[in-house]
Amino acid sequence: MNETQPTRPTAESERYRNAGHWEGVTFGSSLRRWAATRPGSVALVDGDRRWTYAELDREADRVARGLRGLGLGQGDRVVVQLPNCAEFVLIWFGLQRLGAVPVHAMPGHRRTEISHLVRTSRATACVITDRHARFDHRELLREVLADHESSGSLRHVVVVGETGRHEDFVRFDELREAGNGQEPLPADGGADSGDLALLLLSGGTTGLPKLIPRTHDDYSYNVRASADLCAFDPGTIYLAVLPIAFNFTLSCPGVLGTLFRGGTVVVSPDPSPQTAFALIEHEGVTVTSLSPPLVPYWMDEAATGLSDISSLAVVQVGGARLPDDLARRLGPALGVTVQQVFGMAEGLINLTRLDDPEELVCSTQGRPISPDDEVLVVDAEGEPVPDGAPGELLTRGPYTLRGYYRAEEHNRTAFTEDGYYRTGDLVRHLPSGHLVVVGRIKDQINRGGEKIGATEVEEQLLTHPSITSAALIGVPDERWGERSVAFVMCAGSAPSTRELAAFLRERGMAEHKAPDEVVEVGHMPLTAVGKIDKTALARQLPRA
Ligand code: OOB
Repeated sequence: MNETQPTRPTAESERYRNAGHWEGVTFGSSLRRWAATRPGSVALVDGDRRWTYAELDREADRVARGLRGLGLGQGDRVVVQLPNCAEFVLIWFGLQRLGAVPVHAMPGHRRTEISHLVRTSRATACVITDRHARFDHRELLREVLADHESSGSLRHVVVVGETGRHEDFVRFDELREAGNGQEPLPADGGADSGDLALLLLSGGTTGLPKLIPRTHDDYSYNVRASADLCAFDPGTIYLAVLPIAFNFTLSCPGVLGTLFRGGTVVVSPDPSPQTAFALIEHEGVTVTSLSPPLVPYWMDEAATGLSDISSLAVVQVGGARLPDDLARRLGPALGVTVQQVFGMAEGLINLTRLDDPEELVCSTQGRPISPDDEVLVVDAEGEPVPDGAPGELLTRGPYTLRGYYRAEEHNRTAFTEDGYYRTGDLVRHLPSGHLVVVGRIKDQINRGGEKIGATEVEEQLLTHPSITSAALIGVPDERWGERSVAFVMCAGSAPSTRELAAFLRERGMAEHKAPDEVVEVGHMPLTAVGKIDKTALARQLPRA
């Protein structure tokens, strides 16, 4: 095991290579190849800006040269926090061209999360936008820089847009200009296909969220295997509605799957059906991906009949459990084939197949994309349960991690001895191989696809001057699938939900993690081993 990444047994890697899963290709060299084979096809659309594959390749060179001019190089980690915009793709490939490693932050992340990402990845640079959703990311980075002043490792902030009063930040446009040049760059800065290609953030269960190392080999396979199952081809026009930094949108098959197959990626700046439907009509979009809470809004908009969305053939839904009933209504409402996606940044992706019978599409979360994905469903003792019975999903395979990045202690419990990742998801395994997600044993709340690690929030709650004990639980919610309720014991008066949200915002926590509701309790029920009994707390709430 090396410092950054526990390694797989050599025999296993060998097997994945021999099976043709790992092709020995980096993302930087893939882009070079696409530009050579289909230079004039449109790769990327954002508003009225368009890039062909050849242009995308040249942009990657330019961005890479600009970043190199700042002193960045192969293996450097760079935190990327951008809303949906073409620059995300240009910068992502610019980093790949340099052999540098993008670290994916979500647009809603704040000081706590960004600082944590910078610290854990030892990032040397951050790429941000100037303002988004009425929030100034430059001010956020000022604070993050202050957090890392003593270590001195975070040296550059690149801003898509204006740098404003921050003269030490670099404008992305300037960096591109500085990267103008004729001399050809190596395709991937000399990176090896077994090297780290990107770092994704886990949903988090205990403590702060962990980083997930993905290599060129494993992530490319993830993309190609999903693109094959979804029949992506040069005619595919994919609309990126959810954040591009989200693994689902980027690689299942998403943005990268579209590019691997010669299609066109259209960027939606926001997930509203109004924005998206206009783009679908204008660009002839054929496929997109949604989280469950968006589904009713998209169905309502379709019912108005105001836009022609007849080009749309497939809608993927994933990230959280899609209620069966909604799955049944979605296809007819939008005139599309529905595909359920049950995936995780750690690796394993399950898809319903495009030709699966309707019953499986509407009532299961799909089956693994690779014949070499190994899944086990086990009871509390780790023993396999009979087929069809609920149990925890364990998995191992050609694109599933063997350990979190620099998290040795956590890795000891997050994996079994023989390398299976404990997903914390409760599933039922059907004879067809399809999985039904029936619950969760990990201490996490899934708020419409946004994952909230309970202990991370509880630790923040305990910093409030009047809170003496805190427990965060998820409860069923019509809109989000689940919402978060904080049970708190207080010395003095309990903060209201709104006061607590303001307090947590002040502490630099992403807003979606703030409890949707606060309930004050006189004492915390405890389990036999003295832990807070969350099941007992849940019973105290009126039933929905
Ligand atoms: C996706 O990735 P993450 O890393 O944000 O979250 C993974 C977790 C899973 O372990 C599961 O608890 C939950 O999200 N989940 C679902 C689900 N899809 C994900 N639970 C029920 N039904 C589903 N369809 O969320 C993600 C990554 C790639 C593709 C799609 C989703």
